[in-house]
Amino acid sequence: MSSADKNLSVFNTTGLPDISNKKFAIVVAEWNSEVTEKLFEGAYQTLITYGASESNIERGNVPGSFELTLGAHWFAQREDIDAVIALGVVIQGETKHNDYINHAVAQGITNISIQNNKPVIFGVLTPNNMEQAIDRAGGAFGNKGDEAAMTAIKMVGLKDQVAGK
Ligand code: DLZ
Repeated sequence: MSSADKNLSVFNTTGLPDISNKKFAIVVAEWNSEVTEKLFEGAYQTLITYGASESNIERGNVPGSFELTLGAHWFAQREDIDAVIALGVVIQGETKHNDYINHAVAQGITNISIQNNKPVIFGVLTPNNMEQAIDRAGGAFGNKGDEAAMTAIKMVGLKDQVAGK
């Protein structure tokens, strides 16, 4: 199976940390909202399924994926937030924006994660067309939002492990 065909909602759940007291922020791009709303639902439900409480999940919207970095940075700066999940969809085949947005956001998310010393998860779909996006937002290949939330959970656990907690 190539990584492009991977079911994004199938993951190893052994040894997951207790996240009942962990706080998460989910930043959602409004571009391609029919898909990003599905990503949000997947991320939110995965956090709940694995132990987060509803009151510990905060959502913020940004206009497009390009704004995910700053939106996520604002949340990541807050001491009470343990991890931030950034969700967006940039259709590669439609515009040259892929060259600018995807690379900028990937680099931006990496930078703010390190600057703020906490997980900031890149949950941006970069498909060639809308059909591929839908397949990965609750369709045939699972949901990138699920995967992003699971990544946040695992990184929160690893941070505590490294800190000896
Ligand atoms: C302008 C633009 C375009 C053409 N395509 C997308 C896209 O496919 N996905 C997305 O999330 N955002 C897109 N945007 C909006 C930019 O991310 C950004 O909001 C604007 O360039 C304003 O900074």
